[in-house]
Amino acid sequence: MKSFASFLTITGALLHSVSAHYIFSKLVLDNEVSEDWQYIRETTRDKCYMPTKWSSTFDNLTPSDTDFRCNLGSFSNAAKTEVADVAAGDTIGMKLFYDGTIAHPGPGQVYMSKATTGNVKEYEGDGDWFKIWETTICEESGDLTSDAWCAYGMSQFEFQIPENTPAGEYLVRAEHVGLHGAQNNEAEFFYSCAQVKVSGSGSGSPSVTYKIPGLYDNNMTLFNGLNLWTDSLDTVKSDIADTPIGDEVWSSGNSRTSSA
Ligand SMILES: [Cu+2]
Repeated sequence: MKSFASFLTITGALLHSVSAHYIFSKLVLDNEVSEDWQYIRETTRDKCYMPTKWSSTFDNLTPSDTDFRCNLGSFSNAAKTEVADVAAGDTIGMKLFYDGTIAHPGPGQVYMSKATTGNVKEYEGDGDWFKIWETTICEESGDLTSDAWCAYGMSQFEFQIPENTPAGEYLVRAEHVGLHGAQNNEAEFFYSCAQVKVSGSGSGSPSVTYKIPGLYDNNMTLFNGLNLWTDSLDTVKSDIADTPIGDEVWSSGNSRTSSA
């Protein structure tokens, strides 16, 4: 068993080194794809697509840092990033940089946060965040290290701005989490934020809100301890349920989630 375990570890490492990383850089409005970083705040990282992790970090950034909101240094680009007009109820998309596709197994989420100042170009994301979209396991009989996850192979997330979203300016944060290194506290987070102005007459109020950082921590087994090569589907599901990823989305009914 020992050699089998090290084989698995080595395989995981090899898979990691050959797979491309990714980040959301384009907004899709009415099926039109924007320029890179036109509406999405660009990170100042050297390689924009590198993951954020708790150990073996890049740029020392972890999910427990303030810049886990919208990625490293991106607030310094907020003023020059455009604000997209969307209507509550619209379906929009966030698409990956450089025609990338999601090459790691794990869930995808979209969170929103209203600009407390009213002006998203001045908003650091220190207010409340709520989840509007979620995608986890689609193929329960699929391979948990790859295509069991709905997001695996996707090039963009498409999601609805909930119809009851109050008008105003918001950050929209799309995130994918690669869980292939979770057994070593190396879950990988890929995320960025679009700036949007929502119109409409919505008057809803999300029931569950989060702060970032604080959304996730590495006491959560999903990110630190889970092993996709050896854990059962039920274990993966219960580890998901023990994080905000297991929480209901606000205005459900438009997400592709497991039947659990
Ligand atoms: Cu990776």
